[in-house]
Amino acid sequence: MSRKLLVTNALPYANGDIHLGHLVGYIQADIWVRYQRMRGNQVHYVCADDTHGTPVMLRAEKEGLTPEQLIARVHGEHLRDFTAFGVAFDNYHSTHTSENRFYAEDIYGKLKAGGMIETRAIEQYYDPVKEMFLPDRFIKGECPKCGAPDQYGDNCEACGAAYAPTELKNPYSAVSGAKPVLKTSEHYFFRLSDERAVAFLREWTRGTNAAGQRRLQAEAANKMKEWLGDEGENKLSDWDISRDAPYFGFEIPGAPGKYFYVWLDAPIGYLASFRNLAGKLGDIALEDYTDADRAEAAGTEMVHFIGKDILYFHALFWPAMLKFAGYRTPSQLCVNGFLTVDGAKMSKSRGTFITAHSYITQKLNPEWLRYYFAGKSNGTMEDVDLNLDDMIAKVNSDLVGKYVNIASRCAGFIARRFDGKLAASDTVATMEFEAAHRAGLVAQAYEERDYGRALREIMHLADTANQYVNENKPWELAKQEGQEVRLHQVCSTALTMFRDLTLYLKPVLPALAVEVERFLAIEPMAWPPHWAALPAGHEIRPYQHLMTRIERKQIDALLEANRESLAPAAPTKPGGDAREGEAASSQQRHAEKQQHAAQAAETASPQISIDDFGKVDLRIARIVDARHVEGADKLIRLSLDIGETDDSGAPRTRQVFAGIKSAYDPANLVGRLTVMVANLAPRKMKFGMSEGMVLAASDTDGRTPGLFILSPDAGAQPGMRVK
Ligand code: B3M
Ligand code: ZN
Repeated sequence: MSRKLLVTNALPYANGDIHLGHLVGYIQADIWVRYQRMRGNQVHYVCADDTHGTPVMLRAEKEGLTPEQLIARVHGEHLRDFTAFGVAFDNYHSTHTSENRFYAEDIYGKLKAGGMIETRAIEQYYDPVKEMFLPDRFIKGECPKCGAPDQYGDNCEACGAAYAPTELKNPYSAVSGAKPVLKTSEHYFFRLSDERAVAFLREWTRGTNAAGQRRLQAEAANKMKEWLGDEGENKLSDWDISRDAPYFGFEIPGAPGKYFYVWLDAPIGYLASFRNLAGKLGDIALEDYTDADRAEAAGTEMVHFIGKDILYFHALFWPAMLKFAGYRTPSQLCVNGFLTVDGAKMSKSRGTFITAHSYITQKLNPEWLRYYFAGKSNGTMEDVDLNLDDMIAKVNSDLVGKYVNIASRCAGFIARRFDGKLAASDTVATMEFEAAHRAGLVAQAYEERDYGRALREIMHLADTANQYVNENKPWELAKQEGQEVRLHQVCSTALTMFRDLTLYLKPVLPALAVEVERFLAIEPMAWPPHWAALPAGHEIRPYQHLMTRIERKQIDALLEANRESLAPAAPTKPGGDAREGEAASSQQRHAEKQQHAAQAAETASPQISIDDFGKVDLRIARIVDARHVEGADKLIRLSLDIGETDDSGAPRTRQVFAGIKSAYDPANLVGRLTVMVANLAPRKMKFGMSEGMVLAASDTDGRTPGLFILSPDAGAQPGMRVK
């Protein structure tokens, strides 16, 4: 039975360019959608711009535009960029639309009727000059912990501390420069802490989709456990869903001057885009996808592709909102990690903050990137590294050297010597090649979004095809007397092999596949494949170059085009609306903090006194044991001897979780001496208590990737003080 899927990608915020970091998740989703369609499943693939909130409002004002004008322009740019990369939504809509207002009001109304909405007065910073409440990211001041100037209202980029905006010293509004005042206002809350919501989310977390796969990847399910706590525990707080005027968004029905917070109506935009599509197509049974009971009966699925920074919103607020409004809930979340470039976070000064548009205007082939990202995707939440030299090597050796090469070595003979017509295939070779196919494994890998595994299978098969061509050497047969028939057969056989490889690659390289279908004069290929060899007498079209090699100089030009001189940053530059954490709940703050930590800029630390330094108790430590931590992708568990003993006088070691897994093999650490902070307050982590910290060097700008733990000179003993 064919599946009925509504697939979405996260809605990009209408306040910035699409860059390669965005494209990881969009390309992963697009590949999955194309694969599902090839299987004969029914897919509606939708997205939209996320348009509401303070950053869009202020940005429009700064550019002398209305918010509507700004979001119309950005909508065009975003759609242009996705289209260029082959990300083929059925509909690319906007959250500032009648469909979105309809669903936002309907969902809110039903939540309210169900007792899930509550109002409460909260106190917040207010800009008396601009006459508006200030989101955390629009309040700046001195860090309450380290005193660094010009820090945002939610966390310090110099020392990493997280705090409430009211804790900042000498706060000022980043909008007007005015000193903010505290002001009380009534806010609307979604009662996420209601025990019905908690119970529902526990159950939802455990669900599976129509293909029997888990709703959440293992790492996401772990996060959920952390957020939900143990059975019987309730760690969730209510969610503030209103903002005061002036605000660009939808006014809350029956609450003049109050607006839905952008994150309330952003995911609702998935439904809005779909409703708009249904209106255009006319033959979609909309409610089979949106209504809880009808969706259940119709067996439709709703699958969201998102980045890991917005998991919190999609795994807690969103399913709970839908559930308690009588809507269908998400079938599956497909969460991807962040993108690093050459091992470091994207950087404007190094030119690795690469916009999608620059990639296109520099005339790089979008399918190079699709292929490379696919090869790096394994269906987990791990970060993806774009290693530029590796990308050049992979594309040139796999796509050009192995795959396209099969066609380019054989097609010319067919055209020149045989009038473009094929001969019957070499049956033995064809059968052997078919036996080497592992179509089931490729299919499963696509289904599980482990595209890296799919491509390894496919390239393995390409090796087999190349071996056939290399053994039969058509270029030599062509020079030999009386080998016409064999030459014809070998080239025809190789082209059938090339067709098979193209079918497998089609979800990743859709544009190339269309060209190949044209060149081979065949119907669009679908899954399950029918592998009959291209028949004798079948006429193909003249071969045209399918793909060129990447040159390093093209990549260098791309970096150059994206390099920004180190101008001082603009005073307010919120990167995404997730940062707009006004009065955020503690978990939300936590989620946002993680995102900021990932994005924090390199900043020099302010001066401290010798007394400040003296507060840090640094000790020589011997690593007596080091182990991997199950379920942690960054941590190694260290047992450290700093010469301490317990009450009975027995030696006692300290347990420390160090984020050094990327750089060290635990086996090589045992026995080493290093330096630890011995008087750091113990911290309870998911995996146990961490009783201190070891010191490691890293280049925060990422020019030299890696982590380097410190070692004392020979002679130092465990427990010695470091001053
Ligand atoms: N616009 C956050 C972001 O751009 C947000 C996603 C909305 S998905 C409903 O990362
Ligand atoms: Zn600080």
